Amino acid sequence: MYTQALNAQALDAEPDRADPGVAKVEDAVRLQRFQERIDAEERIEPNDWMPELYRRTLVRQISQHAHSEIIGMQPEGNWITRAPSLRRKAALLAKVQDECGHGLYLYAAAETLGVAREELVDQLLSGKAKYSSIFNYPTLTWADIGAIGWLVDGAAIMNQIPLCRCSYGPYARAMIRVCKEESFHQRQGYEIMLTLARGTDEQKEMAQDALNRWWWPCLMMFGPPDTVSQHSDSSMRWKIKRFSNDELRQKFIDATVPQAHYLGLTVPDPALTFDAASGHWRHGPIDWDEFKQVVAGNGPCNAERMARRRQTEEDGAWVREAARAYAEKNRAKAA
Ligand code: FAQ
Repeated sequence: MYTQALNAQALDAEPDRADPGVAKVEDAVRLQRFQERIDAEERIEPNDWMPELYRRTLVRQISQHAHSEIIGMQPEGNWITRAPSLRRKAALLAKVQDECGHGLYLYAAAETLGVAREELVDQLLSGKAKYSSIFNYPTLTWADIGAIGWLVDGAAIMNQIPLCRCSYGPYARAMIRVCKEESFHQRQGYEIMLTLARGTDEQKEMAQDALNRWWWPCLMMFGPPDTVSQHSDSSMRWKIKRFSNDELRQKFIDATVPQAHYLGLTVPDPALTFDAASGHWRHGPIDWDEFKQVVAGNGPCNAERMARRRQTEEDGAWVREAARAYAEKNRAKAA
């Protein structure tokens, strides 16, 4: 979608680097100009000069984000055939399809940084690239579909609204549409929870159980605490990230706790207290060992998610082959 505008020559163009002293001064000047553009809230576009580390940071974050959207289709896809009504099935189908679309916009945005989609997919399939920890948890009951919409999409929106102002144009623009769709997902998830919470005792128990299982993993979605976050400082200096991991986590908690109370559900954190002086809900300790285990590939569903993804890639090989053959045939005809 964006790659037509990419001028690969401009990306490669480098000054004469025969003299390392000159090259160093030129780099320092370019870096300073680049930072001035960032500070002035100018958008960086694909053909603009950018520091290599800025480019790599974006490729890493955008591709991880894309992989998350694609792997994120699995936990909910698991419930399409078992949705309790036609209305619920239609909404869930559309939601899962939206997540796929988000993955595609994001791969396209990453491609504007001079990296091929095939390469990014290979990194995912080889286990080199990460995807969000949250998608390694199972969806055991229908209430999990409500909890994912309410909490996982809710957390995604909290993180992604500031990304609409990310300094890199193609990522920021992709986020605008993604956020609109995620807002709809969040509402449909909350409506499922509301229906269950107002239903029979058994349904209310299902809703509470889903909240119990998804709450802590959702807080982990925002990434490690600021004190150990490796990339936050540079990403905030470059206005890729506008808020730190802990700031976004706090915003999410403050927005979500009252929603849980409205549902008549209990947030599974005995230490949760409202600090009237600051106006924030203070949470208990997060189990960062669990987070590390899940990110390292040892979560409850990591192996299943990757096996499914690899199988899907294999199953789709004939489609890619056919598309290539068709393009080749058209090229030959035109020649
Ligand atoms: N899971 O230095 P930081 C969605 C890694 S989309 C796994 O703080 P950063 C929609 C991090 O990559 C959900 N790994 O990193 C949906 C880094 O490792 P690396 C995805 C994580 O980048 C809903 C290391 O830890 N959203 O839900 C996680 O500055 C429903 C150190 O961390 C995005 O990707 C994690 N949770 O901040 C779909 C949003 N957290 O790369 C379907 C864009 C951290 O050096 C159904 N991404 N790590 O090997 C971001 O905003 C950032 O990348 C953060 C992490 C905030 C996730």
